[in-house]
Amino acid sequence: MSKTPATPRTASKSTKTITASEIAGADHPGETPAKASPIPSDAAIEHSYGDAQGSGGETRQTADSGASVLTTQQGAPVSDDQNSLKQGARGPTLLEDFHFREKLFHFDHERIPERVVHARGYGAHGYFELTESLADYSRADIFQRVGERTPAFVRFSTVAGSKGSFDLARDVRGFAVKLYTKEGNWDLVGNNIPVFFIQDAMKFPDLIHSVKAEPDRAFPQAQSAHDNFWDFISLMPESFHMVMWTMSDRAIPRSFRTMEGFGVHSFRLVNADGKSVFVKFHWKPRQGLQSVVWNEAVKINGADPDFHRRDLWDAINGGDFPEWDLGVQLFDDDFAESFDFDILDPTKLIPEERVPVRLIGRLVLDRVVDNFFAETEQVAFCTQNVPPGIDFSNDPLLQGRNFSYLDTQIKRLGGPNFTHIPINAPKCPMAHFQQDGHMAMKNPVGRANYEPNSWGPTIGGPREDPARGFTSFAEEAQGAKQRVRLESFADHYSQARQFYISQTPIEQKHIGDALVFELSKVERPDIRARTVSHLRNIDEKLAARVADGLGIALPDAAPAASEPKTDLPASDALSIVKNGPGSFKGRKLGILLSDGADATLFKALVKAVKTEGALFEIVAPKIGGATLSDGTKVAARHKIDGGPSVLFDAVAILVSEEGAGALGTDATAKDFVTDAFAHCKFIGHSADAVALLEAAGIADSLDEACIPLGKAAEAATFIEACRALRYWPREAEVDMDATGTG
Ligand code: HDE
Repeated sequence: MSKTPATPRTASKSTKTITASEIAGADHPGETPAKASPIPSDAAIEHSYGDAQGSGGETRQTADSGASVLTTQQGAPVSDDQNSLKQGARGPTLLEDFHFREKLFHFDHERIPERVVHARGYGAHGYFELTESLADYSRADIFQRVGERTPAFVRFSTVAGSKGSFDLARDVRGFAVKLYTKEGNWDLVGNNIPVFFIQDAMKFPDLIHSVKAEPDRAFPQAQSAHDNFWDFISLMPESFHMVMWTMSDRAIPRSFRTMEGFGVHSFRLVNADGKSVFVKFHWKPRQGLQSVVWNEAVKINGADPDFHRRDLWDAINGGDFPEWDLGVQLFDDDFAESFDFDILDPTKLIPEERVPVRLIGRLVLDRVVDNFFAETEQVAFCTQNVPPGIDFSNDPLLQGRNFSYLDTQIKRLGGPNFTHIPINAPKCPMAHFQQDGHMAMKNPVGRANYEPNSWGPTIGGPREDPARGFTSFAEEAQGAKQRVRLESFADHYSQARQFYISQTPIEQKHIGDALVFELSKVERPDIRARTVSHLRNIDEKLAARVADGLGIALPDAAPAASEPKTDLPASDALSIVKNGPGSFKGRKLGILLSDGADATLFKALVKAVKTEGALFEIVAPKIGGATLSDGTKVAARHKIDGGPSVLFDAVAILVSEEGAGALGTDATAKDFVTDAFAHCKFIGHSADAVALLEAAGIADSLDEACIPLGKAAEAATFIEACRALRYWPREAEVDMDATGTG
């Protein structure tokens, strides 16, 4: 047999072979490919391949060039990362190419299953600081010492869409908080809506199946506007309180930073004497509440599907750390009896006017993740993670969740050792006899792996501690096993109505519009009509408006298991508009600039924005920017077609006469103006902007929220006006559906 010649690394007559360094050079023009030393010295090893929690793994660095040497996962230095190993230059790839095989094998396994719900999410680190002791009510260590900080990780999410869906879906937002307390992790896995669709965990798979993409066609994605969802909902009257919330602007928040969070269920606090009170948890954003409007949400999804992610990332990296107060509503068992609904029913809230929300701490998010996968994707929240002093109620939804979360993590993260992943690991000491399993990272040493044992205190391992250990509240329980829905869970409409009447007229209009929009996407007329039949038990005017909007006759009211109460008082806490920030801080102004724009005005505006603690971004016809009247060149953040006004809370149009004329012929520039106007935003405009306003068709409709910026001094007045965030009276003028509002 003749010997096969060595693989050529230079051009032969028939085949030109390109070397690794030639390719690397082509990829990085101007850079000289690093002269990598294949075997780094110990001194050259630098710890920089982190575990995304601050502690390091390692990356090998060459002493001479400073560039790190590429290695396999096993640490073998790699000489050529461009070409797989072949038998002959044109020959088959060889199985022995372990670097190539490892690289592909690892890539093939990069994905873990996305969450079955709440797949799309975004997380950040921060801390919780206690501002008022709860020691009288709870022995939980986190509630004892005012001023003490507890590390926290928060993951916000949408529910229905897959991991790659868009941020501004009309949907509930998850608000899951992991608090690394000194007595173990406390996971408060909440939502931005204080009630839930269903009363019993048994129905959760049905609910989620109904809202997710329909199984035969795999669409629509990330939305409830389709037959299956409304079919299910209209057959589940208990869902209607939450439906009022999801049809409100709560389901299209402006930012994670401007959402409330709720623990939803009644939980228990248990003090050192074993006494217990019920508790509802609230997160109240110090940024105030704010949402967008539906037409805007639809457009944001196109312009920036990552709008919420980017917003949180930018705010934290810009040093504007979002904060929430932790509020508690506390009530004892006797008081619980005084409600006309069951406090175990998660479709009900406790109005703040009945039980005030007591603020006891603050949550600050001050650090973005180092690695999205390691932290946001791998974080595993479990409702059953509670420290001593916090306990569950018998809410049947919560009880079901306590099973579900642990179960789902095993599937998603691949085994029972997901607490070994840094983001999930408690930051307090752990000691137990659990061992082995897939990917075990924290392995006990020593001989004793069982208890009781007689190996003595040093090697015998940990022991239970009846005094410090978690003790369940000694709640009495008795009764026959049965599958029942309690009579006290039967009132499905009273609080739905209470929510509706607590809204300002514009918010009520938005609820009506959303129902009409969603039901107009439903193909079966009987489902539309059945939904409206429930609305009649909530508010007759709302039902009439929705029926009218759908162009259908008003159906009979749905039979109600319990007579809806019409005398529950309105609650201001339920409105977004009534709980706005009263400030433009942390909000973003879009400044449309053209060449020749008034430099003094621009500078005054920038100053006013900064004084307010707000942000601004420049939009211009060219990304290179605009040259102001004094010759200053200002770089743009967006070219006009990439920076539509939906990305901003308010806009200022600072253009020269010539610029206005040119932009007046540009479709996207006109959209910039008409959208800002239609979405009821505050619009500041230079005198020369008139041609653009005319071209956009709004010059004759300018109202008091369209503020002329003639003199530099008016910039500050404009920013003050922006504190109201939206000029709602305009909506009646610009929206066809506004006819008959009220
Ligand atoms: Fe969840 N839910 N859920 N849920 N939920 C999950 O756990 C479940 C419910 C909530 O950012 C899953 O890790 C059942 C209410 C949030 O990682 C799963 C029931 C509330 C998140 C699950 C509910 C929530 C989840 C899917 C009815 C608000 C995202 C992946 C009994 C109080 C957490 C996962 C994150 C995630 C089950 C109802 C909030 C399958 C069975 C009510 C914020 O375990």
